[in-house]
Amino acid sequence: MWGMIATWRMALEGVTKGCDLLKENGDAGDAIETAIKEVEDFPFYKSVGYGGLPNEEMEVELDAAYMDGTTFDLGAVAAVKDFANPISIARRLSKEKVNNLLVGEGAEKFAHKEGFERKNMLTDRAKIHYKNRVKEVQELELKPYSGHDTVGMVALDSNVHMTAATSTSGLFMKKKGRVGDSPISGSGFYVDSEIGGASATGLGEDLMKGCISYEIVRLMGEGMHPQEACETAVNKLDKELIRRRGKAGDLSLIAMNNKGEWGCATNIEGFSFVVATEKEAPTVYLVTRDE
Ligand code: SD4
Repeated sequence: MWGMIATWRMALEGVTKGCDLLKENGDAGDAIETAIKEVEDFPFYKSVGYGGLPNEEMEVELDAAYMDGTTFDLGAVAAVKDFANPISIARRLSKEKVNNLLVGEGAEKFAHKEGFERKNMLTDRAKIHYKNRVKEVQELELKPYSGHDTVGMVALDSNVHMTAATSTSGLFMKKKGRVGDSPISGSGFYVDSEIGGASATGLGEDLMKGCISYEIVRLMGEGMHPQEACETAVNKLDKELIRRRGKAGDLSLIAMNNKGEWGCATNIEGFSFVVATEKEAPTVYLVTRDE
């Protein structure tokens, strides 16, 4: 069995490309990198790669991560600027023995040395969004931050090799240097080929409080179906955040186990995600919070 699951409708074309590899007995690492690059390269997605919305200083700072569920190779970059495909830098870092998570200038130095493509990731469209937001914040006294959609994926190949990966520009108008859950193992993603993998999208500051991707994999390891594991972990963190802090940020999770069974859960009104397996062509689903 092979399969892929990914957050948000924007992942459809990428998942389709990734599945073309998996169908031909391709590797889960290559499939997930191909799929995420497709999303990073598309200029009209406002939250990932090229065209991503900037921080409060009008700079596009990107976070990405890659994990191999068999070897536990793990690589991530955070707050990296001016490189076309942060996912590929993260995957390259996963092959290093140490220095697996690099931020800002250090990540850029590494990427430059390794010959990754440099690119100005701030598009004219993103600049217009930024300027309109600054105006709204000044005139309407709105909070500067607004929602953002990370692409997070889990892939399974026919050799029962699993991978997980994420890529995001983080929160629109975030502070320079702010890092969310997406490049943090256990929070934005986690995968173990002997069990399954999970990935998150939503408010990084809250997702990190539950190490929620790890928690879902742990629950699957105890025998839960991915659907039950996602619902259990999301409901628990949502309730705990409300109990302790009065409210919970957006939490949306996807998961797949090493048999290709999958699940998802969210505490928001409309969360879309994409699934493809040997038995199911790439399909977009929409779910809503449990009442
Ligand atoms: C972050 N989790 O940087 C990301 C943003 C996101 O849907 O996924 N929003 O906090």
